Amino acid sequence: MRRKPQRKEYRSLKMRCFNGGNKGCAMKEEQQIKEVCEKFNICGEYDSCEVVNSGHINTTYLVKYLRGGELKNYILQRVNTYVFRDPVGVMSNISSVTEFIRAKIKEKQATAKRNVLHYSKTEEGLFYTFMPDGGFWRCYRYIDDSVCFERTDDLRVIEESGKAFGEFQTYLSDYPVKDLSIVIPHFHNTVRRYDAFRDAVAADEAGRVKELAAEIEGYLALEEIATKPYKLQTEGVLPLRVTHNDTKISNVLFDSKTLEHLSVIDLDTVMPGLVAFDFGDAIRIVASTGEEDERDLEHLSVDMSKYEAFTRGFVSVLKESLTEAERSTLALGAIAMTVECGVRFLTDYINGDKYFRIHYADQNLARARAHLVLARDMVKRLDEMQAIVDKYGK
Ligand code: GN1
Ligand code: MG
Repeated sequence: MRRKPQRKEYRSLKMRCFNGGNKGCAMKEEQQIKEVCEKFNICGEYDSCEVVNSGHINTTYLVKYLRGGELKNYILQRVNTYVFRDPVGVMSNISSVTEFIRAKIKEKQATAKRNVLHYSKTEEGLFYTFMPDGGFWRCYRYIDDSVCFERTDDLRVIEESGKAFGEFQTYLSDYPVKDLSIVIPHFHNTVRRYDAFRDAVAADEAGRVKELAAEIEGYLALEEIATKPYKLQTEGVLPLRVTHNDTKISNVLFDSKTLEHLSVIDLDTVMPGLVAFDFGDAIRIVASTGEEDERDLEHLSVDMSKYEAFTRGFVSVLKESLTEAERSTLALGAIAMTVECGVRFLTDYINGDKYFRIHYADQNLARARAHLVLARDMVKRLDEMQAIVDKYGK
């Protein structure tokens, strides 16, 4: 008799982002990449470029230059100006935040080279360039001998990613908040995300609502619990800090040999936010047993070992600075971020896929369905999840 398929094994131990599985650039694309590189005065001889598939918003390329007999990597990004309406504001945040962190790191070690991003300047001294077609581009040096992962089963790496985001907040704990541009207003305003969702359902722009009764109902049933952290902030119970706001594990670079965390990347959405949101947004990816758009929903749940590994890293770094209210709502933050992200995916699907990049037709729907299953599992496990936070945070 044939064996019944067992629970799906993890597909790969580590899924790499920048350094594996990328596609080469098309010729026309490559020509443009070279022109952008010239604007940023990259020294050496152009070697090659690859399209990096990670990320749903910007378009990212890994570019290699030959210098002194060695290949040097750069990351070039075309910023999505439909999403980031004020890209100059984005770059002004990023340059001052990276400078701020660099100074902090240099207080304790000789060089910050591998621990914070270094953006390149143009001849005019700007951290960006507009190309003739209106494209907005930026460039940073890829940190040598580093790797990053879309997902991993390595608990040590997961714990390291928790430390990376915990440290990031610590570095920015005294950053002058008023200097930050609010690049996407109401970004993690879960209440408004639900309003936009209801508006999308009512407008039914792409004619897709009729097939989505179960998903719509499912998300509406989670509204009360998911909007709690945001409401606690508006009531003054939870403080605003400078947060990263996009804490997927793919936004951390690790040393390729030791796998220790090096630097947090993707600083586009650094804005005032809740610590529970940075915690929760990481958990929805790092502690899930499946992909962000997992279709095997029957086996999708929170992997508690992974959850514990991330929590140990994150909470051990932030422990001293967390208020009682913050600590006691971290696990709730995981529900809030999983639901909010799912609501955004479903809203985008209903609107006809205008915001998140998709790689196949109903990917936003698959993402929304997976997040619904994951969020429901988190609701069941809320006490267990919070107990783990308390174990490391009290
Ligand atoms: C987007 O592009 P990326 O992957 O960095 C989105 C995040 C979502 C995430 C879902 C500016 O981030 O808010 O959580 O996709 N970024 C923006 O994976 O909307
Ligand atoms: Mg991002």
